[in-house]
Amino acid sequence: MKTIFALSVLILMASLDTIGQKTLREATKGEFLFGVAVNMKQVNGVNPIETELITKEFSAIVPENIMKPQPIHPEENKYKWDDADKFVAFGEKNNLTVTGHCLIWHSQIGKWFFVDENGKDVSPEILKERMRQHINAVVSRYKGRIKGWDVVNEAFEDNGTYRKSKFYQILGKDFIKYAFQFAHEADPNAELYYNDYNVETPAKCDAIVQLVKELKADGCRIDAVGSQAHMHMNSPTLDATETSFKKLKTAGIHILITEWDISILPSPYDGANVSANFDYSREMDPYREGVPEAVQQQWNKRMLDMFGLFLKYSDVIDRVTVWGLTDNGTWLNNFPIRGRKDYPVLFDRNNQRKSVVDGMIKMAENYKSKK
Ligand code: 9MR
Repeated sequence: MKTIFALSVLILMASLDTIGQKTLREATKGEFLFGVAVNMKQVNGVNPIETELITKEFSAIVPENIMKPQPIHPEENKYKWDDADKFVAFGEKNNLTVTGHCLIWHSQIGKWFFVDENGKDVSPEILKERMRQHINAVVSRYKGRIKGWDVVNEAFEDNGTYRKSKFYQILGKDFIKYAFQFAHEADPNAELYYNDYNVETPAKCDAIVQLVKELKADGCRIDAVGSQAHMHMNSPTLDATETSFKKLKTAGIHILITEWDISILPSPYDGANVSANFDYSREMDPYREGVPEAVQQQWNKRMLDMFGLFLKYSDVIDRVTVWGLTDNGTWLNNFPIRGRKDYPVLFDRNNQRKSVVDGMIKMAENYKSKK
């Protein structure tokens, strides 16, 4: 009797699953890859519910931190491959498209990269050679298994000038060209991307378009620009976002939405520069006990407006990746103010789909049916 009861419950659950709504992965199929940034706990399956959400709802993954220079190459000639190996294998096992993030970035990189044994800046030749070794080691280890790489991350300031990073100070803007050349040498079939935040800012967008033109003129492979899309409730506007898409599209550039989230909290700062940090106050953390319905509706609308725009430009947007699976794990709980409670992604603190997901699925289905 008990067995029959258990069996019927199982059958009921299975049929509910099949008549239930589509997943985001299914709904976005044919328009763009739909990805999520993952951490090591998720790769290791610490919470099986999270692992199931990643493998069911998404078609692509990117490592939130695992493959950055500091964790993977903490000292000269010393690489730590364990986590990255597991991450890539996790993607393959679950039929998820794997992107690498990121090869050259001024942040999360060991200080050793730029200095000699006396702590003095290395020469341009030495820095170039360290870049070559780093890129070659990482890219060739996963050759043929990674669809594309964020080769250079965040080389511009919002006003369109080059960020005065150590790479820039020592090598000038050519460090970007070298990075693309080294990545292409290591895996000629891998796609290569330039990635940045606030791409919606006109001066920054123009600078990126110019960079892509220069890279192409120099014979470099570059497949797309990654627009991180860390957004707020009021910025960037939908118009500014569309203008940036138009500019990139007109210049013949493909787009990836690489780190999408929309913070629901008030913000003292509009960028994603990880060194920005402001003091905590209760006023800046208004939703500790939950988000009021009216605010939630505004957030839903903003997400849907942006998602609609992504669909509208799906001829040139190849992937949309959300920066984190649940509100629990989002980096925004600690940025740019530590210890707040933000609600910027698609699954809540109990791993439940937010209502906006249904709206996104319907929107994608509707968009596809009208094509
Ligand atoms: O989400 C990442 C967070 O866990 C790290 O502490 C942080 C450290 O630099 O990097 C975050 O990811 C960043 C990404 O790699 C590049 N664009 C901005 C992202 C948010 O800061």
